[in-house]
Parts: sequence; structure tokens; C-alpha cells
Amino acid sequence: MRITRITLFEVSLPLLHSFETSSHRKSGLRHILVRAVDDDGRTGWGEIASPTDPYYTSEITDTAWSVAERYITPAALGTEWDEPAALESTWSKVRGHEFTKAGFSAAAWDLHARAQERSLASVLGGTRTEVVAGVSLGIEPSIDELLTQVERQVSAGYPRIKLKIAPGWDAEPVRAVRSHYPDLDLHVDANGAYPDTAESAEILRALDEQSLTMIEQPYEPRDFPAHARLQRRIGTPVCLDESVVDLADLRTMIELDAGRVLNIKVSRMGGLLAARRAHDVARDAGIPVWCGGMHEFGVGRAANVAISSLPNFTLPSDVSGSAKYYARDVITSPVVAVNGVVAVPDGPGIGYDVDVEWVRQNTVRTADLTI
Ligand code: OSB
Ligand code: MG
Repeated sequence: MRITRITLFEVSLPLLHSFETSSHRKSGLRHILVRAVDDDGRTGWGEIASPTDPYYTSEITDTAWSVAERYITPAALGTEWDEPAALESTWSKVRGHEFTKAGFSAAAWDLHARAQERSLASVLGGTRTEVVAGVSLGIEPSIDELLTQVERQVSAGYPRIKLKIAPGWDAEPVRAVRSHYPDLDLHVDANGAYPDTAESAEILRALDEQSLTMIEQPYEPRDFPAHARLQRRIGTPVCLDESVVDLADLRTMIELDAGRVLNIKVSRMGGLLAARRAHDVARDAGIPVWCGGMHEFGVGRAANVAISSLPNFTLPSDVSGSAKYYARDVITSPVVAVNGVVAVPDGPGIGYDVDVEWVRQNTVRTADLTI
């Protein structure tokens, strides 16, 4: 197969409820949709879910646009390939820019699955027909408002809640939620906000007493030893997110015992192939995984649902229904969670149809490249 045309759409959508992490607050997203057309006229879609600001990682929408247009599109256009791995190897010499690569990887996998009239989940090796979704709640202005958000999501049927924490917003809100919901599957995510100090260790030890499923990324991404020291001191599993960008990072995590759970984000790892490899390496090391989200629109969310159907995705993934995020998603029928469960589509490719008219109406920048 050969990709003969690639169109990039930078799409801007407001979030229904603004989201604050340890680094910043956002009320909308600008993601880039990648549409790839092959020489048989089939279409594949992927999403570059890069944040607009460099606080989660160094990549931003504007660098993604530039790298997509100048490097990845030219590498992908016109290349003859059979397996997505062959196409992905054409841009492997580009260092970093994982979110950008992930958008193209997903479009290639969507095309590949459609060419075989199979679902994306099945070509990836997925075995589940449904996946359990959790929700991620941002930092709220008050504990009361946080409790309102938790109540809303628990009543919607979501079985797992993750709370964003940061110095100054940690033990107290977590204790409040825990005391209202003694049996809830609850975890926290600091996005690397804690300095490696005795004071942080004290706070994290207090959180260790709240029966959390995991404490995600307390320390800065490259500090594997700090995570390993923490993991030795607490019973709660440490989960790594930002720290693990490639398989070498994952091996470092395993060798140092710097965490016992892995958050696999397709975007952060550079695509579906890398995400699947990380799944396999983690499985062999006895590390359970779940799929993290970046507030994806429906195209990226569909890829997250597909990868979450692999067997070692044993913990709830951040694949909440579209309605948690957007008034109207970019796919014609939104991703729906019923009692916290999302059905894995069995139609061809990502299994959702893109609402191209809605995409165009919300596009702020576009590029159309052909061979
Ligand atoms: O750490 O998982 C994270 C959003 C932006 C940046 C980092 C993270 C997140 C989320 C979003 O938690 C989860 C979702 O998409 O539902
Ligand atoms: Mg995280």
C-alpha cells in the first residue's frame, strides 16, 4: 500500500469543564487530525494529541505541526509498505516528537486494519470486547467542588477516579474523597510536581495510608532513582507516566523497581507499535498497565480504546465517554461509557466515522500534501 495524500487539520474544541493539573489550567484543546488516503482510495485517521503548552512534555501543537509538515508527511507519502511497522520505520530517525509520530502511526494502523476489513483492536492483538474506563479529575477551586465532581462521575457509573494532586492540594482533598467513598478505586497523579525532599516524602507517606490503587508520577520524569526510593518505602504501587517515553525508559523502570504500574499513553510512546511493545515488555515483567489519556478527541480516543483491549491492560483506562469532555466530538457517534464500560468497536479500522464537516468547521489551520 502507498499513502498518496495527507491532510492535516488543526482542530480547536472547548472543554465542557476546564481542567487543572499541577502545572496549568486549560479550557480547550487544539489537536491535529491526520487524514491519510492510500492508492486504493481508503482513508485512515490519526490524532496528534499534543498539548498546546510545554508543561506535560516539551512537544506542543505548534512544533507538532511543523514536524508533521516538514518531516513525517514527506517520509510517509509515497512509501510502499505492507505492515505499519515498515511505514513507522521511515520516520524512526526523527528524534523525539512522539505525539506527532503517534498521530501518523494511528492513521497507518487505521488504514492497515481497513485494508483487511478488520477492527483496529483485532489487528493490534486485542482480546477484550469491552474496556473499563476511569475518569481523571483536575484540581478544583475547593474540596466541595471536587466532591461534586467525584459524585457526578461515580453516579455516572465510573468505577475508578484519579485525582490530580500538587503540593498544597494533596493529603487534604484525598482524605476528604476517601472518607466519602471508602471503597472507591482511587488514585492520584502529581505530573511530576514534587521535589525530591523529606517534606515530599512525608506527604507521599500520608497518601500511602489512603488505600490508593497507585500514586502516579510524583517526581520529575527523569528521576528514576527517586521513584525507586519511594517505592521501597511505601506499599502503594508507584505508577510512571511522563518518565517512560520509550522501551529503554521502561527497562530502567523495571531494573530499578522505580514503579509497579505503567501508564501507557499511545501519544507519549510515539504510536501504537511502541505502545504494544511496551505492553509486551511490561507483561513479561509482571507489571500491569492501563491506557492514559490526553483529552483526546474521538479519533485518538478510538485508538486508546483499541489498545486498551490488549490482555495486560488490566486496570481501568482514561477512556471516559466523549460526553465528559466535549459538547460535540469529531466522530459522528461519540464514544459512550455505560456504567464505566466502553464497548470495543468491531467494525473496520478505528470503528468510528469522522464527522468531516464538524472537523472543517472547527479547523483553525490546514495543510494538504500529495505525492
Ligand atoms: O497525566 O494523565 C495525565 C491530561 C493532560 C496532561 C496529562 C494528563 C492528563 C489527564 C487526562 O489526566 C486524562 C483523560 O484524557 O481523561
Ligand atoms: Mg499522568
